[in-house]
Amino acid sequence: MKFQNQVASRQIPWFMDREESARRLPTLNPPIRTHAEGLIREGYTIIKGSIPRKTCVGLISRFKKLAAANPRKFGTFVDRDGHYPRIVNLHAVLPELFELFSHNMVAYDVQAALFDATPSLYTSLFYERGSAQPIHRDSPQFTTRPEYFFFGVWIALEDANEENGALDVIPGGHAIDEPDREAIALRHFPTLNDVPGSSNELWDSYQEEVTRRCRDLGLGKKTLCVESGDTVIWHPQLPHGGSPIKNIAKSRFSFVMHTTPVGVPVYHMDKFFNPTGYAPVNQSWDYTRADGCFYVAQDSVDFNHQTVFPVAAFKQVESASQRFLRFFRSDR
Ligand SMILES: O=C(O)CCC(=O)C(=O)O
Repeated sequence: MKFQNQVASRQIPWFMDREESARRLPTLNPPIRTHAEGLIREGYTIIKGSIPRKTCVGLISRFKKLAAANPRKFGTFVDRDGHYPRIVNLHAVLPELFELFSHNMVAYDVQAALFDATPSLYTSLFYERGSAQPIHRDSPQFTTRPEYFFFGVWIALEDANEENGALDVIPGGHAIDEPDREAIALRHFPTLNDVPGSSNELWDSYQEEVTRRCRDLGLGKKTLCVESGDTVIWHPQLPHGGSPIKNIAKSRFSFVMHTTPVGVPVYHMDKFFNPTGYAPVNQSWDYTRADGCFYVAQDSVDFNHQTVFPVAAFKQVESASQRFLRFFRSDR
């Protein structure tokens, strides 16, 4: 199913406008308001115990079964320390992961209130271990129209700490002005029309500029040690990354969802670094509905942004409820 872009007429989300925020925040219900205020002030919010620990344990076990059922796909990617790299859009072959969006009620309501529109799951990243990735903003990779209509919604499936690698954030870094993106692009490419969808040089230059500005303003890193079942939502402009890992042998299962209002198109660096260039606002993805919520119908799963497999190529593993239903139906 397709949607009209529900936020097509806006310039930016209301939570990035000081006056609109002052007007709207008091109208929100107390728990949602607290998280919205935190996200506007600090650039992130933590929703404690938003998913039962038991569900997290069950999802890890389902993941291991799926990996065991598809050894030739998963096995090739195990690193020296015995872990898989990040897996993009695993929810397309492990649909139970979508419950982290659709059953995550406070997180869902916070997104709905801040978007002032129906949230949807666009893409996901599944991590078996901490990413230890440098501080960055996600916005060059998730360039929506209108801009900044997305969130990173991160769920710890195991306790995350300095041992196994937690999430690092720069509180307040989301409020630093956007650098001159065109100027950065023109240092690397002859014209803005030559900017590709993805460029490591551009990515690095932009992120270096953001971290330099944070440093100049005295904004420092904070490590968020959280428990299994906690959800972190970060602002589209929050500088964040993975903390160093003290014990590389330890796992740190987690799931990140990139969410947007339904119908919002997502572009990449060619549009991010050319913010006034042409980028249609009404170019809807195909969505699927589950549990009364929506996700973009992704048709492939990608290991470490290197190897892509079509969804149809995965051998599925039946869940306990599916097994029960099959048994019940065959009994009639
Ligand atoms: O989970 C982590 O370690 C960091 C995640 C992150 O930075 C991202 O997904 O953009």
